[in-house]
Amino acid sequence: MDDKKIIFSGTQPSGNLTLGNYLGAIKNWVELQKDYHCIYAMMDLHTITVRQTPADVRRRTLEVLALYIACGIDPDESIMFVQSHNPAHAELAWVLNCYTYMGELQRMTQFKDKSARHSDNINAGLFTYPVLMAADILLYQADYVPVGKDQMQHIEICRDIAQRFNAIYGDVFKIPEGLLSKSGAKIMSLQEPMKKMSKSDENPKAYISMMDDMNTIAKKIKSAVTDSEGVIEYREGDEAKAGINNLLSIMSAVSGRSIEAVASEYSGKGYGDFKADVAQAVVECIRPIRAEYDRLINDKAYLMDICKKGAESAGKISERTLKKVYKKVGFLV
Ligand code: ATP
Ligand code: LTN
Repeated sequence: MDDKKIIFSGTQPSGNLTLGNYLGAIKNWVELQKDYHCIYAMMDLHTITVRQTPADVRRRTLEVLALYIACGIDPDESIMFVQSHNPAHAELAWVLNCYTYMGELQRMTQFKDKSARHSDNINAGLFTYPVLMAADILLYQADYVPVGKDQMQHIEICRDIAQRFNAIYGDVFKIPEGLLSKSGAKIMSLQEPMKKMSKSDENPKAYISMMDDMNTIAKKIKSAVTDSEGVIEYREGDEAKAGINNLLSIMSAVSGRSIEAVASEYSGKGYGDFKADVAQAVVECIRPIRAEYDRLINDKAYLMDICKKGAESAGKISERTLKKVYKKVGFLV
């Protein structure tokens, strides 16, 4: 291997990917391909921490892959695979479970949020979700993990687990760093702009799905919640301005201009005009991705072939780490 650094990231096939997933994560992944060895996975083991319909998980796993490629991830350049196709993830996760404390898992915001939302199914997998995520990353000795802001706490615990393990057994794991995209790291709900845009929101008006048709996208942006002040200005942390802040962030991320530049262009203009322009810009950003996606999703054999090759390549890399871990903890290898 050359001295290029390693990137690892993934998304769960738990729903249709949103504009938040694209701007906060995948768009950044595409750019990183130039300078790094990139590995991007479909995290189906994580997905079942919340009850799912099996046929949906199966279908969405390929949809996520098709969308990765449509967004610009090149299968000849980056490794893409399905998490459950490489058993090393579950195997390392078990070992790491024995090096993770209940107390640190109890502090995880995502666990608290998800157990409040699914109070009828607070399962052990939901609790140890961050340990599996740590295994995903550490198996590949990843240097960087590009994620949205909501995942930074999970990267922190991954680093803690790795450092704890290394302190006992020597340098087994590379200590990874989280990587936030410059813009769009936290896209908020269009209906409750203090909450992050989430593909599992029960109100479909709250998110833009990458699968929405162009009219629906425009309508959703035009009906985004704002405020009655009528001033287009970015005010970080001001709750009343959360809706406008979010639309400014979205416009900045899709147009590649700074938030300040966008805000000054629209200062003094009305919300109606601004929303119409944001809608147009988002539609133009998603349209070519959708066209490519529609073509790819019909070629199941091609997608399955990428999964197969990806799992083989991923398995070869992770095998080394898992063997080393097994040896260190005393398993007979
Ligand atoms: P769910 O809402 O079902 O928990 P999710 O969309 O948060 O799912 P993933 O699909 O696993 O979870 O997330 C994939 C990537 O997208 C992660 O890097 C995550 O940080 C990022 N991401 C998710 N939502 C947003 C958002 N609203 N803004 C920016 N980045 C986001
Ligand atoms: N929890 C992540 C998805 C995920 C992930 C990972 C991201 C699972 N394992 C490893 C980066 C690296 C989320 O975005 N919800």
